[in-house]
Amino acid sequence: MLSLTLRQLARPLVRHVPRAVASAVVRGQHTQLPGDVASWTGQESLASDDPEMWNLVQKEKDRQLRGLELIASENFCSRAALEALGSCLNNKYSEGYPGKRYYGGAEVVDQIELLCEKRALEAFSLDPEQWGVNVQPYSGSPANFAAYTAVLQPHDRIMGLDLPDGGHLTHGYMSDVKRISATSIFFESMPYKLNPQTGIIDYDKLEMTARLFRPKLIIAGTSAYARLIDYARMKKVCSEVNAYLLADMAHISGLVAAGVIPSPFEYADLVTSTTHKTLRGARAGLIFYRKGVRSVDKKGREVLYNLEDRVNFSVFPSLQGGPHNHAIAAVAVALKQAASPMFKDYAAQVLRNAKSMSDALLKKGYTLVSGGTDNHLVLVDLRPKALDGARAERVLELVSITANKNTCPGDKSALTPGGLRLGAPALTSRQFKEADFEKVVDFMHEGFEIAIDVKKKTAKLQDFKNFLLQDPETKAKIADLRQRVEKFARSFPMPGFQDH
Ligand code: DSN
Repeated sequence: MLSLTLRQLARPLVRHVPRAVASAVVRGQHTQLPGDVASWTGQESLASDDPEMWNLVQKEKDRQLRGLELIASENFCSRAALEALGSCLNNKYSEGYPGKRYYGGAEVVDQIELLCEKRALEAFSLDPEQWGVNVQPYSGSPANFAAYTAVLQPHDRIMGLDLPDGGHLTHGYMSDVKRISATSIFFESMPYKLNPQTGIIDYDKLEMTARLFRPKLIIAGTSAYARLIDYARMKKVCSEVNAYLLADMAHISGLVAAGVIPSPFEYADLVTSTTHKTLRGARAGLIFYRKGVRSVDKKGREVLYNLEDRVNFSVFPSLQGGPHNHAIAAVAVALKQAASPMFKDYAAQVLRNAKSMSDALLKKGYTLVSGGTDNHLVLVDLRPKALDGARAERVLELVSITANKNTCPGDKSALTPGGLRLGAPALTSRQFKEADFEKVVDFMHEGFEIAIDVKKKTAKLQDFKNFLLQDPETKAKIADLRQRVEKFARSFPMPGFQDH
């Protein structure tokens, strides 16, 4: 009886511990296992130690390889950066900052963090006398919240582009009935919006609202906006109402580093970013802050920014614990790559590819929010085709094309919005060129036609989804398109995968 109980107890453990230890536990010897710790060397590969997880990783690898990745915020990280990410740096705690840690043994990670900071400034051509950077944020959302916390008090006022108009959740989103983002819970948030006719940020209204609302911080940043931001105009508004200008360049930071679109650094007081979108690095976040004189008061005295201590304190200890040293190292690798001439070529190609995708869609009669693109993404408004983003996303998913549904100006539902967001960065990393993107649009067009047809035959979204999986004729069309998409996708190289 006892031995049966031990067996039952041990069963889940067998998956996680080496065979010698597990069988000892099964034999009821777990209280007297001298030497068993030494038998767990930790040297087994993922494939032999955890075949179940290894298998899932292989499946995801295959999905990425055989698919057309059009999610505008995704990219394929280099093998070098992935090596740093999967390294022993994962093991080190180092709360604090280089030279001022709360843990011993930080002499190497100090060097890594300083190198990452140096490369971050160099990648954006910043003078260390005028700008500093914190490379510890775990990702973009924590970076934004830390930047706000550094310069705002609870209930201070902020303005950001509304989420349905292409802003980010962390820019203060609240729905009609609820404060959704912590930014709107802890600060008072007032959105600015696009001009629904042009699909461009309505700077005049932004200015009028700012004069009335008098925010302490305005965010210049977007998540689903295909045009360039007029930082000079936004700075002018900020100066008038004495607000900080924070540029969230997460989507476009690779394009900024390469110098192929205007940089926010000339105008912004703070700049945040993720590091894994157009920048092609590991998933993490950055906060850049200005140094020196912010303004001169009425008595002629200089008012200093004093952001360095505030930003650093806000990241740690206010919001985060130990920095992810493996991620910081991988970001440093990506930042070195971002400063290279090859990266400039990559970013220029991203722009050409997005334009090619945009032109091909327009040629096929699709409507684009703002009418085109100046950056890495396009936002297709499917409403004139009697389609929506949710249905289009689902059909594309079934044919191995990944994109995401997105609201267009005027949309009411986030679950079945009218738009689909399409980005060029990931496929450009797989060496797609303009003509390849025309072919991608051909494939998407076939998918949209299927979606339009099935939408006419079904009522609710769930009926639509069921029909795709059940109707024999539709299933055959999907299978045929998927097979062609996958053959095409597999013919391109894939960065970071050692066997490709
Ligand atoms: N989730 C990212 C995006 O898709 O734009 C932003 O955080």
